[in-house]
Amino acid sequence: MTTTPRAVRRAAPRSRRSATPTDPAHALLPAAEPVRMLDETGTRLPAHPDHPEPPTAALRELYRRMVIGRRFDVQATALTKQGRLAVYPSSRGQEACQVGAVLAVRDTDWVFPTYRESMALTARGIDPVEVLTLLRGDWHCGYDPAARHTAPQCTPLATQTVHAAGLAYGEAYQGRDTVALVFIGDGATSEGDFHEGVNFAAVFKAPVVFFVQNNKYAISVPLSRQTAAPSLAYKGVGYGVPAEQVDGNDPMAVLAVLTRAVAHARAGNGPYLVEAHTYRMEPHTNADDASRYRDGAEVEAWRDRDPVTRLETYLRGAGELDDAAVAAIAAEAEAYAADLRERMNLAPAVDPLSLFDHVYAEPTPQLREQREQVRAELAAARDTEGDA
Ligand SMILES: Cc1ncc(C[n+]2csc(CCOP(=O)(O)OP(=O)(O)O)c2C)c(N)n1
Ligand SMILES: [Mg+2]
Repeated sequence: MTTTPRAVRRAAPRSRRSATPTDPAHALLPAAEPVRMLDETGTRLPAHPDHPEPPTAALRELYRRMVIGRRFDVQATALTKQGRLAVYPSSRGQEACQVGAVLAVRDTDWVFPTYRESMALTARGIDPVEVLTLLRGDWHCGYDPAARHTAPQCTPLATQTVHAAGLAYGEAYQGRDTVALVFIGDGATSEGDFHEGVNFAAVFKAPVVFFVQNNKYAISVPLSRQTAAPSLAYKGVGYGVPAEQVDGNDPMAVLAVLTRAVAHARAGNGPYLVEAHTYRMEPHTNADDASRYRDGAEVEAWRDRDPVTRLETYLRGAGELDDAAVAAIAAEAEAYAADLRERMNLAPAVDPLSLFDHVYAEPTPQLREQREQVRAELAAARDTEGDA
């Protein structure tokens, strides 16, 4: 009996259907290369055939909100060191994604953020103190989700994709043209909820933009251990969802690609998937030590692709920004941080027991038990204070 060596069997010719323009899958595939409009030095690349350049006023506003967003991020990290915040997941390096995405939607659209999107929420105009209420450990959410059309920041990975698909479907069912923009990380695309959310949205043509910020890590797990897909954007075709990749550190490209994705969804064409290639410059949160799983040279290489510098260089070169304008925006960012610092130093007026309200309409036995435990601890603390 002859046996075929494994390597030979693997090399045997087999039929491979490639995507061609006549293949229906072709229209859904992302371009092989991420969309870019500005190179790493801030120089404008040739016009993109599919993505028109955003208006100059929008680019100036994008720059302004990115500068304020970065200052907010630095301030929030400092607040963890002062014990004013329980935890903070920084989005430094991801400013183009955080701000570019929210600028692409209307106030009446819905945003579904994760724990990483504090900067996106402040860029959406939500009071930073209200945004940080969750991370301060004071309440489940500090802003009114219904009034702001913004879901609470989601910590259980990928569950927000299902919420977004359901909300978007409901809005369309009621005849409104609302779009749901859902943020998700590279790691969370491995979760079952991501599959369910994208599949539901595709089958029922729900107007959802799935925005994957591929920042290369899920805490310590690098992308190479997360997926064997050529890019996360390729996950779209399996569900019948068109997708695009974008350079996530190119603010102009992020705004352009997201604007197109949102228009696609709003026009009734169903969902769209965007993968932004970016990088998490800071550790996962202030509680993480990233030096244990990635080397400094990798981080340094991404410093050269800084999104804020890239847009500033472009706008200066285009005559849309000068020293005075840059200084005015920097001063505005400082004032924003000072106001945040001041208000975060005020002791919050919260009743810890209220955390147990509204979790479920009917509290579970476990919740009742935990509530009782906290009540007893608070009473004991009060007694100790009284004795002192
Ligand atoms: C369902 C679930 N599993 C695990 C965790 C623990 N966890 C919190 S953040 C995180 C990494 C997520 O990485 P990614 O989706 O890439 O987002 P990033 O933090 O990089 O923005 C994990 C595993 C969780 N919060 N929820
Ligand atoms: Mg990640």
